[in-house]
Amino acid sequence: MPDANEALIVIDVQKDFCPGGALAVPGGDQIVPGINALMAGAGAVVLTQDWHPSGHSSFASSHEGRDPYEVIDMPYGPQVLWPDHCVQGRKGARFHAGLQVDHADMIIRKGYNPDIDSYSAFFENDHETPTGLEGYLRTRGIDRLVMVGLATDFCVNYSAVDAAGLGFDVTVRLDLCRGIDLDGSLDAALAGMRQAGVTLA
Ligand code: VGL
Ligand code: ZN
Repeated sequence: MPDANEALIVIDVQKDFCPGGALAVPGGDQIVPGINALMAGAGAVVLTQDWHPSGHSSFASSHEGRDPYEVIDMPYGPQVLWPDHCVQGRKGARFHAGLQVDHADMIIRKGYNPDIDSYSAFFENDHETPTGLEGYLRTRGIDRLVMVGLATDFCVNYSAVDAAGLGFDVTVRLDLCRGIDLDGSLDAALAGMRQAGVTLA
């Protein structure tokens, strides 16, 4: 029996984060069949979609003389600069073609604010501006979350840590996540999630 108090949160399983995409995560497409199987039996399913306007401030191409993967200081803190990815309405922003999106109750988009990135499904990178997902889950009576998707060390990590901080019981299924691993970011993310009380499974 699906559990009505538990939601499966599927983070950013989009073409640009899969092999061949603009910001490909190694093995990003391998997790799709397992996620489909989990969605089929879940009580509630939320998909997140990275959804940037062209010229977004997280793109290296928006900063004269900067290259992808450099880190710059933004008013809200350090920001990794990325290749252009998940641009609103473009092919790369679509979900992976094999993802069974019909299972989703809710699709939440993030990163649409031109001046702030949003790794987390709950808050933009200022750690302040809410996306509305917390209210959606709480009004449905959901207090336990299982998270899967891309990338382990960025959007999954930020979403899991924020959710734990908001008081949700959070499990990250590492077998159904894949990471980018920039300069040890994967180990740092795993330690940070454990520290925040997230269960890593
Ligand atoms: C992500 C970098 C930039 C992610 C999104 O989904 O982890 N990473 N935008
Ligand atoms: Zn992004």
